[in-house]
Amino acid sequence: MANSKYEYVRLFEQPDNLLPETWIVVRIDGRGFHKLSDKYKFEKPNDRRALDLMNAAAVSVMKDLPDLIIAYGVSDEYSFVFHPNCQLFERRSAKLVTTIVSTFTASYVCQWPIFFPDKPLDLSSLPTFDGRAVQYPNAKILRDYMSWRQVDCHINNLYNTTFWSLVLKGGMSNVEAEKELQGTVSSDKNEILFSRFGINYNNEAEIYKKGSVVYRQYQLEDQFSATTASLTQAAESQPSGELSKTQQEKMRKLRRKAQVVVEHVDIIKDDFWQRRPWLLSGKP
Ligand code: DGT
Ligand code: MG
Ligand code: MG
Ligand code: MG
Ligand code: MG
Repeated sequence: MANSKYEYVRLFEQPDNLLPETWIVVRIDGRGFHKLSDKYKFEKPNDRRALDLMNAAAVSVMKDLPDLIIAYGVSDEYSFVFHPNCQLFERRSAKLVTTIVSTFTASYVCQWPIFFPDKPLDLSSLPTFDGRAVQYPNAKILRDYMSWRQVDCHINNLYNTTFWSLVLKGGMSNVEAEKELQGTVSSDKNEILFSRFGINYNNEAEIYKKGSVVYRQYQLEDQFSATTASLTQAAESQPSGELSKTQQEKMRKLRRKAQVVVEHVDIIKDDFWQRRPWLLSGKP
């Protein structure tokens, strides 16, 4: 095709490829969900249906993008993790972020009526999400990132559970409850919950205390199949960027076949990662 005189405008497009061999986390977050959760009367402090809908949308994203290794969600946010060996969209940041945000949002909106059949979406208050990509140079820092989100989940949930108990069960105003909790540490909040409301925080639902982890579960036979073994070898013998297109496609196929699971478990301790070695190795 002959170049038109307008072709030069291409020069204004800047590359935004992320660094090679780094972990990429795309974190999305609900826009104005404080207002949205009021508008659709989400239960306080946790609305199980809203969280299940977030998880359903995250599963859609994981299924749509086999390059994703794991995702972690809490409240109105989700972090999606690509392995250092990921070559999707030549690791272009905008492509990765916008694909995840739009796939997540489309799935969230489309599945809304399944989770909230009694609350039709209002065109003037549609759920939307923003997103960003951050790179982490090694597995330790990636795990610290995941731990940071899960600790945040715990701290916020303990606070919110205590706050809303004081308001909804204890008859305090929001301002009074906030004052009551000022300067308290975890053990104080546990004590308030137990002594005033008979709530043992340890018995609260795991989904609220730990958030949600979404990843691919492999059957053992599958995990150690000949294909996987040869891929593993190929991946070890060369930098990930040099995995052939065929090898990358095989990897995707294996990942597509795997079952995507949602669990509410500790991802801070080593145990979770040691039992699922394919997550950090990125093979398959
Ligand atoms: P942003 O992210 O800057 O656009 O603003 P927001 O309003 O989305 O704030 P953010 O993301 O810091 O906090 C999430 C809000 O979503 C927070 O106000 C509580 C609300 N939210 C999330 N999950 C639930 C839930 O299960 N129940 C209720 N009642 N509210 C929730
Ligand atoms: Mg935000
Ligand atoms: Mg938000
Ligand atoms: Mg948020
Ligand atoms: Mg196009």
